[in-house]
Amino acid sequence: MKHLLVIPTYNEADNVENIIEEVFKLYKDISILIVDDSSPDGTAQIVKTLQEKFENLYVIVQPEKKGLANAYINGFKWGLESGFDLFTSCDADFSHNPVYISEFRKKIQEGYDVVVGSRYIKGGSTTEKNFFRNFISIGGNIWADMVLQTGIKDLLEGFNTYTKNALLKIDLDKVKSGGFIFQTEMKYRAYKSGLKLVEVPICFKVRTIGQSKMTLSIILEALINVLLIKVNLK
Ligand SMILES: Nc1nc2c(ncn2[C@@H]2O[C@H](COP(=O)(O)OP(=O)(O)O)[C@@H](O)[C@H]2O)c(=O)[nH]1
Ligand SMILES: [Mg+2]
Repeated sequence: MKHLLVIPTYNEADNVENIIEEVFKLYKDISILIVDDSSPDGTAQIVKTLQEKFENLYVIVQPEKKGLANAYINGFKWGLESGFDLFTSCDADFSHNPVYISEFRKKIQEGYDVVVGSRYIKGGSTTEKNFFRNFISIGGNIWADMVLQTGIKDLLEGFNTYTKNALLKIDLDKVKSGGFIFQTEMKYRAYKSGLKLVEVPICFKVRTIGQSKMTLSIILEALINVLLIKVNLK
């Protein structure tokens, strides 16, 4: 299987080299695509320099900041056109430990189409200590599950794996959500397409380096957008 790890970046100059090194240390047979929205801190330039060292490292530099969903969609489309048949989405900030990728692959080998990294099933956890953030995350998931009824306990999490067939069935051109709720729409579309989804427990590590791009308005907008996903896909 040709496996592509898609990592969107915005101002991740202090993380990007370490995550790339770590992934290639763990997996010799994986490719990485960085989708950078012209980060002012020079993230893309660091990746370009690393391309001299790693032949399976690719980068797309987009002219402007268009958000997480746009970066993932363009990254996945590039991967489909380039002949990859397995795709994993992952943050640059080490919140998503690349060690779990081998667990995701095992589930694909067992016949699942989509593997969801999950903080909220047995064995999963988060190092988040902030009460408000946990409240939003747990509450948001309960809300999304209530509205969308997929049975998936972590609809908001962004560490996921999709087969090529899953991405084709989801139909990336139809995905409307921006920001991190994109992850929820992807899972809901997969579920509605009759694909086989499974959750794998992960320990989510709150970033220690760099700034989160999450704001209260993004979170509130996302909770409303869960309803739109449901209505649009009726
Ligand atoms: N290309 C691109 N990447 C982004 C954008 N916003 C966030 N990211 C990246 O997406 C990942 C998740 O964002 P992050 O700030 O860590 O969100 P959090 O983990 O929810 O706090 C990180 O790798 C970010 O660098 C964006 O507008 N464009
Ligand atoms: Mg993060």
